[in-house]
Amino acid sequence: MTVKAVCVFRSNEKNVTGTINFTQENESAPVHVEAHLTGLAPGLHGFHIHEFGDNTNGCMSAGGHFNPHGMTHGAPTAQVRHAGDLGNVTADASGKATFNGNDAQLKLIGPHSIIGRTVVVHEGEDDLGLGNHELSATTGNAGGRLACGVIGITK
Ligand SMILES: [Cu+2]
Ligand SMILES: [Zn+2]
Repeated sequence: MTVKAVCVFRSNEKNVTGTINFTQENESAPVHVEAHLTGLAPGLHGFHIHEFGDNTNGCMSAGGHFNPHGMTHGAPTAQVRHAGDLGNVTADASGKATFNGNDAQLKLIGPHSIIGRTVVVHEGEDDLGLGNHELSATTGNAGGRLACGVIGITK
């Protein structure tokens, strides 16, 4: 049975807004991700699922990248990555970014479901674990957390 989830970025001081829809048709299928974001600076922005659906202290209380398999940070296409590593979204000159694709490591079904966790978009580019910065292996050195929202079940 198909499971669907949605994440809405709540209003924040940076005025970044957006909606991300997730769909998984069955337990072994990839998750389809479709995101529409606005209010970003033009360019690349790190885009991840973080571990906790706790926004008590804004995006900071969402914890680190969702990483149920104890991996190091990487590109969404890499074998070694956090499950939550979705790479970057690219904002155009008007600050709009869209992301539309399938991800083989995300789950909406089973013990590693991302439902109830947080999507975060960052100020800077995720270096996909390939930079020389000390944060490359944990966060991709993507900088501050611009906006976030909790992933919830939808119909
Ligand atoms: Cu992140
Ligand atoms: Zn990561």
